[in-house]
Order: sequence, then structure tokens, then C-alpha cells
Amino acid sequence: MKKNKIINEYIKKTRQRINTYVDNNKPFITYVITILINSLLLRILTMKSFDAVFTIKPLIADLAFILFVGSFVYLIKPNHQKKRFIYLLIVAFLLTLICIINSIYYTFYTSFSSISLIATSKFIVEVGDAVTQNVLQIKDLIYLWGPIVMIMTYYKLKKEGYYKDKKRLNSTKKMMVKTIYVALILAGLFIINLSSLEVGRFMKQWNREYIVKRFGIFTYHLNDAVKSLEPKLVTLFGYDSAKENFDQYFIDNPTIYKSNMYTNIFEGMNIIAIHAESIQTAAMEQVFNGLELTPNLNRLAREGIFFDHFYNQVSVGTSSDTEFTLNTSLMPSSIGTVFVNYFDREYISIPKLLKEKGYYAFSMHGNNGSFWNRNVMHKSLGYNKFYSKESFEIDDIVGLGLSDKSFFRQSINYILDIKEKHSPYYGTMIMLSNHTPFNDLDKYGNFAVDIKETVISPDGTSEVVTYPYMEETKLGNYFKSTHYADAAIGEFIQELDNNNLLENTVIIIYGDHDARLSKSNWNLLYNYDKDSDSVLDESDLNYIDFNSYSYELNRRTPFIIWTKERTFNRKVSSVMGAYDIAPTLGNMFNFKNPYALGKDIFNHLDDNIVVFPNSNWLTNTVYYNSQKGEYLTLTNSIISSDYIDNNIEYTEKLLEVSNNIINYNLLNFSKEK
Ligand code: GP9
Ligand code: MN
Repeated sequence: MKKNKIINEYIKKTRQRINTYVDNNKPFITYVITILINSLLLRILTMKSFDAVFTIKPLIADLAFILFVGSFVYLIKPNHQKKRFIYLLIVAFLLTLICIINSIYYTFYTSFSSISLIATSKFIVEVGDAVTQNVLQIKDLIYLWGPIVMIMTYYKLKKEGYYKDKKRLNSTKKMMVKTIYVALILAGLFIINLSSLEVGRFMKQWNREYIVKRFGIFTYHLNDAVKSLEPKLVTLFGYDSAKENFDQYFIDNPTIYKSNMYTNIFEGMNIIAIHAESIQTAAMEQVFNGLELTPNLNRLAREGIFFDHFYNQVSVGTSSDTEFTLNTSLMPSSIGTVFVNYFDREYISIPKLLKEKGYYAFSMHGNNGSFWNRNVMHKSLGYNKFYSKESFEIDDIVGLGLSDKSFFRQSINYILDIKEKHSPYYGTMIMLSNHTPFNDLDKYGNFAVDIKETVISPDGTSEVVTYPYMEETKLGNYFKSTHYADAAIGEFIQELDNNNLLENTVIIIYGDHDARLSKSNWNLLYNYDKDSDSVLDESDLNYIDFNSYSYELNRRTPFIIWTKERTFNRKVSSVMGAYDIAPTLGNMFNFKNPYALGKDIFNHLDDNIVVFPNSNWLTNTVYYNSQKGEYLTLTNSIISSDYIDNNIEYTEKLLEVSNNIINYNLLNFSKEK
């Protein structure tokens, strides 16, 4: 009885407190609610995602942000109610403006705006275009209802004598501290509920839709502002020493083009480069129940030149880092991502070098053009045209979006059109379907990743016994997805052939990075015990130690050079990095990048080195782990400490010069001081 009374009393008091708070802070509450609704409205109207209504996370993040910036209103003395109102109105107007700008930007780019894009004069015209071509649609202005309601509320309250009430004078600086507390608690709640995927994507900031959907527009822009400042801050100092270091590097390591058996063999031929999402060389090596997992890639690899120890050198920019490194022979940036943060620098790239030789350069991708900021960066890299999602009919979806099969099918007409108008051409086809999390299983077709064995009983009858093996595992799903991607590549090559597009054309295929699956997945593949349907015991004689080095070495992705016009049947097993592609193709197609960090692999089959962005490095004889300061020898040859030290030094210098080139825009010779 007594307990109930206390509870009732408590509820009564809390209710009273809330009522007093609401009564004393009506203008502030109006501000919070209207802006919160505007942010929600933006998510619904742009991404047309009605699940945005039911997602609590972005609402919490928005609320924390809105409360925080609004809280400073309590610094203004309570008897200056008009000034307080003006402060709230200005904040509300600015936040509404963010919604309006994004609403306009989204219509044009199917993405959200970025401070770095607007602030960079080179691209302002583009954003300017977007604004002028999108003359004030009603849906962009709808957000103004917020400030209008605030103004109306202000005058209504004024008329009612609300501001004359002495009670309102209680809300002072103390109120600000309390509001900030609430904002911080909300922010804390929001942060502890984030998944690692959400945190990862937030740090990278490239998937803008995803971030706005999960974090709300204001947190997105806050993060965007910080990310946009990063590259500016690092370049404020140190240009002269960076330039000196750059000059010295290329004196010590000049880019030499020595001729070899492949010099100029493909000069003047078209290039179609297939960016094969997440394809690992290890996947190409898989055979299940007598069936090759990737028969098409395997055939192309057999007939062409196949580099089976090719490694990507990606950092947080994954796909985009490979596109960058492959085209420029530079390393990805150590801070941020080149495609997102350093798109406004000058780069020497394959498209630009080929264009000097009369080529036309294009790229195609079935996803949003703003992913990885490609719509801006592909222009920077020198592609004449980038065909993104808008150019394709989204008639078949696998994984992240338009299926590879449909994408390739639809691209044929575009390529035919390009062929008619331009010759020769260089095209990059960026695949999409084989992307983590590889769970669109019913779309991949039927490819069993189990083990089927025929057992003959003593009475002569036979029976097929099935062991699950990779079925229902993440790696197994990845294999099924890879099988789909391989089939898509096969169909594409066939269609190109049917349309005479293989004539005078070289096909380049590269896996863009590994599938990012954990070590335990691969361990099961290489150490499967049928009887227990699990990993073999380590003491078993057949147990293969798949350790962290094996994992790193297993991240190989295929690199294939193939043309219908000539059979090579060549496998190259020396280690090679994505930065070696431009110099290697340069020798074959006769274009030269004097500031390449990679090498023509055919002149360095024995002494090549693959540098990774985390300063690990790999040669034919050693994998060096710079985090641990230890290495694994890959052959029986004796490794001298000089060999290790020289390569460590080379790696550090190479990474430094690459970062300097990007940060200080050192390839922009027109602006040289
Ligand atoms: C997105 C696709 C994926 O369009 O290229 O990028 P990733 O996650 O592989 O870096
Ligand atoms: Mn990728």
C-alpha cells in the first residue's frame, strides 16, 4: 500500500516536472520537434525509405545533435526572449537549409552532399549545375514549414503574454548544462548500440546513403566536415621538403621502360578491363565434385597471361583504392581515401595516357555514381564518360544492386555505340554482384559446394553419400556467389564475341580485393574432416597450418590479360601488385607514366616487391610483417639481414613519396612553386 503511494507520488511529481518544463520551454521544444521531423522527412523523401520512420537510431543521433546546438540558447539572458527566439530560428534555419540542399542534391546525384565537394572550386560548377537545373521543386521547399511554424508559435505565445510570465526567467545557464547532459546521454546510448559495420562505414564515409540512413543527416555532415578538413590540415606545412623528397626519390628510383618480348604487342588495340568484385585466386582453384568453380575465368587464364601471385594494395578505400592504384601506379592514401578526400589532385593515369594516344576512355558500373565518389573521381582520372546506375534499367537485382549478368547484357549496346564513334577505346567495367555478405543464395544458381561420394556396398548396390563441407558456411556462400560472377563474365565474353567486339581488343580481368572472410572460414576449407563435419584436429597428419601468414598470402586475386587474337598459355608466378599493372600494360600498349611506383613485371620477374599500405611487403622469397617486425621465408634460400633492411627502407620511402604526391598534389606541375 505504502509502496504504491510512493510510486504514485513519484509519477505525479515527474508529470508535474515535465509539465513545468514543457510550459517554460515551448519555443525550444517547437524548435527540437520541427527540426527532428525535417531530418526524418529528408530520409523518407530522398531514399523513399519508409523503414526510416521506424528506425530509432538516426532519431536518437539527430535529437542529441539538435539538443546540443540548441542548448546554447540558454546563455542568452531569460529577459531577452526575442534574442533567444532569434538564436533558435537561425539554428533552425541553417539545419533546414541542410535538408533543402540535400534534397536538391539527392534529386540530381542520388546521394547526399559533401562539404568537400562544395568547397572545392574545381567542382563547384557541377554542384552549381545541379542547383540551377533543379529549380525549386515543392519537395525541396517543404522543409521550410519548420521555421514557419516556429515564427507562428513565437507570435502566438507573445500574444498570449507567454514571455511576460516571470516563471520563464528560471531557465538559465543551468538549463544549458542539463540540456547538454541529456544530449550526451543520448549520444552515448547511440554509440554503444552501433555495430562494427556501422562504425566501419562511418569512418570511411563513402557510403553516404547508408550513413544518413543509420546516423541521420546531421551526424553525417558533422563527420563529413571533419573528413573534409583532414587533407587540408596535413598540407598546410611541409611542401618544400615533400617536393625535395619527391625529386630525390625519382632520381634514386627512375621509372625505366626496358623493352622485352611484350613491348608494343598490343599497340592501338581496344582495352576492356573487367573489375571483378571480390574474386580471389583461391576461388579459381576450387573444384567441387569434379566441377570447376570458375570455369570461365579458368579458361581465360589458361589461354591468356595469368598472374597467379597478383596482390591488391588496398587500404580503407577497397574497390576504389584498386581503381586508383591500378590506373595511377600510386599507393592509396594513408589518411582517408583518395576517391573521397583527394579527388581534386592531379594524377597521371592510364585513361589520360591513352587519351594522348587517341583513345576514348569510359567506365561503367551498375551502382550509384556517388559510391566512392566515382562520378567525380572517374573524371579526375581522365575517363571521358562514366555510365552509372542511371544508364541502366534495374531489372534484375543480386546483392547490392543491378546483377552482373544484366549489367553486362545492357552494356553491350553502349560499347557498340562507343565503337562506332571512337577508336580505339579503353573501358573499365566494374562488377557488383559478388560483394559481401554473399547471401543472395537463391540468385546464384545451383552450384553445390559439398562432397558427394559414391559408396558401393558389398551386395553391389551403390549409394551417394553427401558431406556438407562448405554448404551453409560463409565461404561456401562466397563460392556460390563467385560461381555466379564467373558465369556473368563468361556470358559477357560470349556476347562481346557475338557482336564482334573481341576483334582488335584485349580483355583485362582483375580481382579488386579479397572477399574479407575470416581465417576460420579458410581453415575449414583446407582442413575439412568429413567424419566429424568440422575442422581436422591439429595433431592429424593431414592438418595444414593455415596461420596469419597463410591468410595474408591467400589474399591473391586474379590478374588476367587475354585476347581472342592470340593464345599465350602463360602463367606468371612472380609476385605482382596492382601498382605494377600500369607499367606492365604501358610496355604492351606503348604508353609511359614517368612517375609510376610499380614496375613492368616482365622486367622484374625475379626481384619484384609488392608494398602494402600498412608497410608490409612481399617478394618472391619473403613476406614481411611490419606490425610485428617479423617475416616468413617463402623459399629455401637464405635471407640476409641486408635484404630485409633494404626492403624495409624501400617500402617506407615508397609509401612516403606516394602520400606526398597525393597530399601535396606534386604531379600538378603547372602549380609548382
Ligand atoms: C560499390 C562497390 C563496392 O559500388 O564497388 O565497393 P567495395 O565495398 O568493394 O569497396
Ligand atoms: Mn570491391
